[in-house]
Amino acid sequence: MLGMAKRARREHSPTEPGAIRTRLIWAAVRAPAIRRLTGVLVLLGGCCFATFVESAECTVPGSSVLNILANVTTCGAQDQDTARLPSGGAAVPVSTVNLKEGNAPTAFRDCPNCPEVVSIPAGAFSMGSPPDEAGRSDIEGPVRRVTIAAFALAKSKITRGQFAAFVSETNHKTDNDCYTFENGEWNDRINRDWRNPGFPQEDNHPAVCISWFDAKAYAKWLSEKTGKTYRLPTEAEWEYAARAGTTTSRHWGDDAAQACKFANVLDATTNTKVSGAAKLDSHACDDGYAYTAPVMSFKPNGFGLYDMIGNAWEWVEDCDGTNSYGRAPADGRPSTLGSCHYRGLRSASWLSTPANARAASRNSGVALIHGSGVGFRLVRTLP
Ligand SMILES: [Ca+2]
Repeated sequence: MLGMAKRARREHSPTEPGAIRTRLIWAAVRAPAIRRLTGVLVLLGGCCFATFVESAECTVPGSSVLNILANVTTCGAQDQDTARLPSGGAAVPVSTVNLKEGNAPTAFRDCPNCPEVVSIPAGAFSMGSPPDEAGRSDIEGPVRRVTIAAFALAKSKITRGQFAAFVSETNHKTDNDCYTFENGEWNDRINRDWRNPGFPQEDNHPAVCISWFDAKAYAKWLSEKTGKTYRLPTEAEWEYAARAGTTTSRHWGDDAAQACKFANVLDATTNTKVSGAAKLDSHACDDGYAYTAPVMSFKPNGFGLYDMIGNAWEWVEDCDGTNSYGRAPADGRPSTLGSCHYRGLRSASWLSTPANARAASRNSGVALIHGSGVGFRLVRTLP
């Protein structure tokens, strides 16, 4: 992990690294037995174990969980004819996403209550952010060309109601604790979970307090139920879908103050209604929601995808999303560089600052940890 990235995270952390390690151990202690053993060993030794990891390359666990705690703080549609090169830095190829007539994304679902998905055309794009992008972190570079095969992606994050149906049908057990931002502090609190993340939710809000393992279990269940393959997106697939052919810092452009038309983020409402939020860097607009909003409350991007920025972070398949892109796959596969105890998070949440609420913003967290700003959406593979 890059030293600069670590420094950036600490600057954004609401707590000190020592406290985080204590919380990591608590999280490990609360985990199911096999994960508990593995997690504690990794915490102590900083090495890889097969039950958790898929990679031979590992690093000592860093401060990635800080980003879940901060939730916040590290970490539009145009076709290829109008896409522009990033300003500054080395010139990179523009997107070759073809949004012309006849290749427009289409939406479908595999069962009446299944998540609606949107077909995403194959293409290539420039992943990451240029050096002069406001709010960026060095881990978002170097900008590189990535090719993506066609896939379908859920139109919205998986909702609380959809997750409840999964739990009801499978009796899936989630942990009875979640990192929540209450009274101005992030803490791992008991009696907090997806049913009660510390603020009111309806069934059409995104499910939060969801671990990476919970998300994987949901995908497995939905795959078995439909006979189709559902899985978490890779980090590259996620950014390709979020950009929808654009190269600006957000799909609507570069202006963070326009966020409230397109995203539920840390805004004037959150700032005034959530205790402690006033000390964070708010967007200069009002989206009307203090915590999570119903999914699809704001304008979609050019692929017809909603909330690609904001409302709740989304787990991706990739191991520790804090590594430089230098050695990461360029064909849409997930990265297995770094610790696979940590998994990537993309999007941003209801408590995300302008720096985090960007298409290139990267985040990560311990896979077994739950956060009140963390949910997921799924890929449905195409034949
Ligand atoms: Ca908001």
